[in-house]
Amino acid sequence: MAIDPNENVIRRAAEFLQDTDSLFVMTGAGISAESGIPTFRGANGLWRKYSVQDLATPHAFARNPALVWEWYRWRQDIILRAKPNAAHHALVRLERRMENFLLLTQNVDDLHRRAGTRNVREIHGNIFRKKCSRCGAKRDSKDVRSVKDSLPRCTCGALLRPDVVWFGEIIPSEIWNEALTFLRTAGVALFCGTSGVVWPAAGIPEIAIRQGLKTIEVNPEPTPISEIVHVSVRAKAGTALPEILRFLSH
Ligand code: BV8
Ligand code: ZN
Repeated sequence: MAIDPNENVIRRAAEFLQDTDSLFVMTGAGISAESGIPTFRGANGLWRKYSVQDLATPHAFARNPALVWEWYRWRQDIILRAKPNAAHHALVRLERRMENFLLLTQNVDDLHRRAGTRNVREIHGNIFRKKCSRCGAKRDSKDVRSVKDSLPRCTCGALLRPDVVWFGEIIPSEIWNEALTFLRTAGVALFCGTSGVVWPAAGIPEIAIRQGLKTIEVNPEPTPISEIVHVSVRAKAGTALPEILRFLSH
């Protein structure tokens, strides 16, 4: 029977993972798509007529904090009703097989942690954490049900904002440095569910390739890195990751 083209790449991806004990994983919105969480650039887009670049900015929050909070609370509600999917669970099983494992996620939905991944770093923050727009105080609360119509405020009186990295804001340098340090000694890098358009995260695949890591992409669509990774699995993560794990010896 004709080998499913994907079967070959699944097998190759499994071989890379079999041969290493140090795995770097980077995920994007696509890994949460099968949990029912809309991606930023997918067909169903994200929200009404706005794009993420219109709302995920300090300027948007300064100009219309109520609109930005409405958008984040809409996303929080969807995320709270969502569950980690087979892709998140497959990454938990992969972590357990590795000596060294680091998962860098661009997602703010907390699903990797809810699935049980231990070594996850949120390069763009977490939608359930708030921080003060003035004094920087953090509130790690899921009090999504704070008074719906008023805006959450810090004890210092200033507005609280979602503790996420907006466009034009710098990403947490300690997470960035930890990822680059890990890449220096990792054997394989797996890129899953990201369109690879948002920097500086989008620069990581090339760094991994330059460092000589074996690189794998899992994405149903081609992306800017599809041509440069060693293995490109053109499939949904919820299908491909459990498949890859099936090929790994127990
Ligand atoms: C910074 C948190 C400057 C908030 C987000 C260099 C060149 C060009 C531009 C820039 C540059 N440097 C900086 C910029 C500007 C900007 C940028 O990159 N703009 C882009 C649009 C060109 N970058 C920034 O502003 C960054 N900050 O650099 O500041 C600076 C520098 C120094 C000093 C001071 C300032 C900060 C960017 C962070 C923005 N925050 N999110 C929130 O979530 O609300 S971005 C957000 O979109 C995500 O976090 C993610 O990073 C990004 C991309 O989304 P993806 O995760 O990739 O998802 P997407 O929807 O795009 O794609 C989904 C993919 O999944 C698709 O490929 C699809 O095929 C696939 N898929 C679908 N279903 C499945 C699937 N895959 C697998 N299985 C499935 N079932
Ligand atoms: Zn404050």
